[in-house]
Amino acid sequence: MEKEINALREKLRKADRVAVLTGAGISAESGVPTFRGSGGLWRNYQATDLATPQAFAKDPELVWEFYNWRRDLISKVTYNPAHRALVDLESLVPNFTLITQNVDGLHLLAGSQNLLEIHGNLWKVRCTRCREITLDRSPDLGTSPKCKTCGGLLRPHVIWFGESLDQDILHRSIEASTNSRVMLVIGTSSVVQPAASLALEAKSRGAVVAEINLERTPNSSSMDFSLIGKAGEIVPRLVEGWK
Ligand code: BV8
Ligand code: ZN
Repeated sequence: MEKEINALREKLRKADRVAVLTGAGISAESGVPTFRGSGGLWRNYQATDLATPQAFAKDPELVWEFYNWRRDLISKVTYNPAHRALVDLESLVPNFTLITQNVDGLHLLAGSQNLLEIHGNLWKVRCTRCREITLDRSPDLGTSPKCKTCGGLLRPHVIWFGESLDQDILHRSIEASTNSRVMLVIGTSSVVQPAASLALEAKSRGAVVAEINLERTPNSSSMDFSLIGKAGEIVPRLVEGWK
């Protein structure tokens, strides 16, 4: 592992453009449950069953209980050394873009600047009637929060399964990935589309692609580096000793 980390660090030091994609695994060491590991359970529901427009249409109160549970949990945790190391990396690389699938807001809290939250942000709510988006950091919004402007029912401003991503954010994510010299993929099972394809697109355009994950994924065999381990341990070692 040491040899691979040193080799990857050298690639990063020489790269003028770097893209990073993160998933739930980078927040696991902060105490945020991942989607598909054991932590992805809430009252015997799979998170993926609740993060859908169908679930919200059928039982908005249940979906709001799920999101309030996550808001409350995430309000009590903070960023970890892996989030922090990506802030350092951003200051060391001339052109850096961080693309995250996570909605927990921990990259923002850690200080990341050039950040694309491709699946939205848990702390933002959107009115289902007038579409107004507001940032609200209160942990518990109740199970039927209403819009202050028009009284419509609010929903989490996140992209649910079956919903299209914001086209501008997706386009910028593809640009950053395909223009990168090196792309890191950290803490994602690489099954959710279209996020999981970004690294493969980067590779097809000549980027060096490296995966840092606790387990192998469907993309592992396409990676130039596949570092198996904890993000909180590996990512800081990539930026240590640069100066
Ligand atoms: C769309 C917001 C167009 C909500 C989320 C093509 C093929 C197959 C299916 C599809 C396809 N195109 C579209 C689909 C459907 C679907 C999809 O991809 N389904 C999957 C399940 C097959 N995609 C969509 O619906 C997307 N929309 O494409 O629009 C369209 C429109 C209509 C019809 C069709 C297409 C929208 C996807 C966005 C869904 N919203 N989140 C919320 O969070 O509340 S996705 C959700 O999963 C989270 O954002 C999460 O980040 C994301 C991905 O999961 P991971 O981040 O990878 O987390 P996971 O738990 O899976 O893995 C964690 C990894 O970390 C593990 O590997 C673990 O080993 C590792 N790990 C754990 N601890 C550590 C660690 N690694 C390092 N260190 C540690 N300490
Ligand atoms: Zn409204």
